[in-house]
Amino acid sequence: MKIGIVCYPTFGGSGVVATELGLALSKRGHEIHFITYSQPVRLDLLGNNVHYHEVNVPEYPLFLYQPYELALSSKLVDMVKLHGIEILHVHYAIPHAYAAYMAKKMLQEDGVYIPIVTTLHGTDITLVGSHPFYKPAVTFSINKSDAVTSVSQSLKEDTIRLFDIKNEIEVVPNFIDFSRHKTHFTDCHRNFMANENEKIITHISNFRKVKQIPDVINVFYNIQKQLPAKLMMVGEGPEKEGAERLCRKLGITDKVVFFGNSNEIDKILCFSDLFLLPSVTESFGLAALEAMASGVPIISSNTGGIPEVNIEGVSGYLSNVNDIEDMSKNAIYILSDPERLSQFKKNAQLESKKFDIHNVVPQYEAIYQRTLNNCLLVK
Ligand code: GMT
Repeated sequence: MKIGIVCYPTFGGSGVVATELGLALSKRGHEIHFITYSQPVRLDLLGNNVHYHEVNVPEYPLFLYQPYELALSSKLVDMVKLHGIEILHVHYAIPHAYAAYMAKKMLQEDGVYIPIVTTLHGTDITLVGSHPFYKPAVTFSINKSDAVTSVSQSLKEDTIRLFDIKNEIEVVPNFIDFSRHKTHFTDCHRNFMANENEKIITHISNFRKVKQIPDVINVFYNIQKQLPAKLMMVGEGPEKEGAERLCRKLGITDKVVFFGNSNEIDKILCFSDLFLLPSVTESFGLAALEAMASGVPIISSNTGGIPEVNIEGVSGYLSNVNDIEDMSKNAIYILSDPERLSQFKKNAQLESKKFDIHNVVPQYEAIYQRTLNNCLLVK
């Protein structure tokens, strides 16, 4: 199949999933066209079957806001015609599903029929999409998609609760490509980061409010009072400055490393002992799954789709949002006994195998095939 993939090219989970999916599909013989405003951060393999088409939005002084969805829908029309793309898979409803629908309608005028598959990732539903400013357009785009998938059961339920959905929503979970996710470093360079007796705690996110960054710091503060530990903070975002300030206030700056965005997540996870994800909401928690795949247990909140990934008492523990004391207690419990820690590490990795890409990609292929068949019938 010739598949167009539209996504955010940034470090966010939806872009990561879209990129990993495209790369996996290309290995299975499909021709993949990424269409977005810059090269996706994890797209390191442009080759015969993988193409990237940049959407440019020329600055025009009359516009206070540059019309990205207009430029995207025009680019989609052009690319579908030029490359004979047969199906569009858009990740994140806003504005991708909306732009894809416009492209579909424009193409129809020229006798080209193209199905749209929309994957909902979370914040497009729970935080942004349900805002009255966007809700009618998001509802419309979901209902007009030829197939809709969500990355967790919890997100499916949220979507049905928050929007007037007429379409079926299929749950296709996020996944790990174990062949790309290196878990067997011979040397993790752990000693660069911490002394031998120190436990390494890690948090990776885009440092938005929803990630509860102060809770990450406060849980770590409690941990390091009980046992020697270091905190690795990976990512960039609006809450980072406040986090640095909080570390100074708590007097723990020498124990916390702020990395910024990193393309070496697997290396950082390789030397991590515990991962913290105390988010207010999380449709899935891809960062937690990536940590588990590297054998890192999870201390998380019990919100959204996280319980579908992090299994209580097996791969880690889950607490109510903001329950810093419970999260700290659970973290110390796991870290304070070497045998227990080693068991949780093994469990975490084992649980992550449920999300092996090889089980998930065929689900998307089946959806593409079905929508293509339906499209042929409509023609
Ligand atoms: O969490 C973010 O801020 C990024 C966001 C995104 O759209 O890239 O992540 C969402 O999609 C990921 C991939 O499906 C999920 O793993 C995240 O849980 C989800 N984030 C939220 O629901 C807050």
